[in-house]
Amino acid sequence: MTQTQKFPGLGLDPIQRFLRDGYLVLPQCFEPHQIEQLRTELTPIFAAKPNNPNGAKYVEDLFCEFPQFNWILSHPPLVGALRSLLGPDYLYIHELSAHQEHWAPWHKDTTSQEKLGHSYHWDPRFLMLNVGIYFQDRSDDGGGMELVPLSHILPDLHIPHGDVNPYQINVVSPDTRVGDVLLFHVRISHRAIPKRRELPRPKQAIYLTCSVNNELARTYTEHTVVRKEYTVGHDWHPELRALESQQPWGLA
Ligand SMILES: O=C(O)CCC(=O)C(=O)O
Repeated sequence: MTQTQKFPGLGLDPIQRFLRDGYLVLPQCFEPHQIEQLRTELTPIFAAKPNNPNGAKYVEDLFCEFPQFNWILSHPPLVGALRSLLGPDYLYIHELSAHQEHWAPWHKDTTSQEKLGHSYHWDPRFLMLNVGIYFQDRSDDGGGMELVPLSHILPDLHIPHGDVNPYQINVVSPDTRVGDVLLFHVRISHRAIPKRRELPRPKQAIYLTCSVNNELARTYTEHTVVRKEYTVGHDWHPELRALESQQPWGLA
């Protein structure tokens, strides 16, 4: 079986939509029962993590300590879509984590680099995206994301505006259901749908950062020194390294 047969890719239309709009939903990339299983496995792991001042819990060592989650990174529909957008040998960046009760304000995922004066994320060869795997349906009370289409090609206006949407462009909030995946360019402006009431179960999600395999991915990875929580003391799990050797993608 060829890699293309093993990892069915996207058609031209979704690829063009991602490049134009800066985001794309992969409907039912995972089976809802797979997400329910992930929730069951992750809930005690979250419970063992300290509370953050904002009430959120983070598992930044998901793919360093817990090999039972490795299958997510080699899930054929996800790998096929990422190969279509980022090339056959794309990279997972060392910034893969699970969040519970996290409600991000307006930002680009490159705003912290921009604040530090970096500009490599505007290099035409730079192409990185975030994979949002939600454990609940989107709702107006919270649970999904709001994005500004096209903002991945517009300057970062979040500095120093803080938690407002500074773009005069309509916001979209994709109607993601359990099992759907939201792919978004790391330069797109976005925020979590604000929490307006308690959800039936804690909001949970997994985020995976991925890149075209080029030196800018390595530049970004070096930048993660400002996000020490992801890398310091956390090496990829040896079983994940073994899996990498059998897969088309790599670990940055
Ligand atoms: O809080 C959320 O669910 C959004 C997370 C987010 O914006 C991010 O990881 O960049």
